[in-house]
Amino acid sequence: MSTAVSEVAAALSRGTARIVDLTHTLDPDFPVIVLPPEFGQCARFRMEEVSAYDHRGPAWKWHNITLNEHTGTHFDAPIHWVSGKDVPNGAVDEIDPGAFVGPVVVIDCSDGAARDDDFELTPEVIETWEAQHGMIPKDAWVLMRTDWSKRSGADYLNMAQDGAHSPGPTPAAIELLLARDIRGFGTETVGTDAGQGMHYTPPYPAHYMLHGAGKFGLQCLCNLDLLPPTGALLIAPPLKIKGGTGSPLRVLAMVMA
Ligand code: 23J
Ligand code: MN
Repeated sequence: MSTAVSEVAAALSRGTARIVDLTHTLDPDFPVIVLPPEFGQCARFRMEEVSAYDHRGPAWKWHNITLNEHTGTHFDAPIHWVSGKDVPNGAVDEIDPGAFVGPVVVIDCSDGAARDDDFELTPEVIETWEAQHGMIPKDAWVLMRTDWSKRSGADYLNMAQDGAHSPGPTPAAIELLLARDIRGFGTETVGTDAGQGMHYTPPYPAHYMLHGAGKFGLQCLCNLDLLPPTGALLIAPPLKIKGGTGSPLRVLAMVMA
């Protein structure tokens, strides 16, 4: 019997649809967010060998791993932010799994971000995108392409005396995305907010406004340049951590080949 779901499986096997991996490799060298020194800090990914087909386990190899919920390519749940602390089912283990598979649109800000490390996603940028591609559909993931994922080492956080400099959305842009009733917002940078996002009102507007409205975040994405502006499907299920505020995850997009 041909159903919508078996059509998807057939398209993947025929090669008329394919999967793009939007995930960075979990690696101890991958940068994590650095907050002002008075705050608690994010742990990097660490990996410790337990055995490797040796006296500690002759037929098996495995590792103990340590990480922060917000290490590497990761998902932000509503309870990550104080504004979302009372959102019903706001922890990663409580979110309806239907939220983890859904449509995605990509707003290409790569030219702007190449010219200006502090490039802002504004309502004007979104409205220009909508004039070309149509209104952002309700319940869609909105990803901000900056090509920031092609940076590495110190250039990725891009720290200066006054903190990090990386692109992100303005409060008015997030307000417009909330008016579109999006599912969540994702970026290639270390946070959904700009490096200088603490200077907006409210500070860290993406975190504050999205999570307060029960929406989700994705950070440290890559390969956004391989996605169409509209029409792809995002698959982004976080780990089921009890009371978790977020989690590293594999983020996949299904696109037409
Ligand atoms: C904690 C405090 C500030 C920020 C963040 C975390 C993140 O970006 C994050 O990973 O959610 S801005
Ligand atoms: Mn996060």
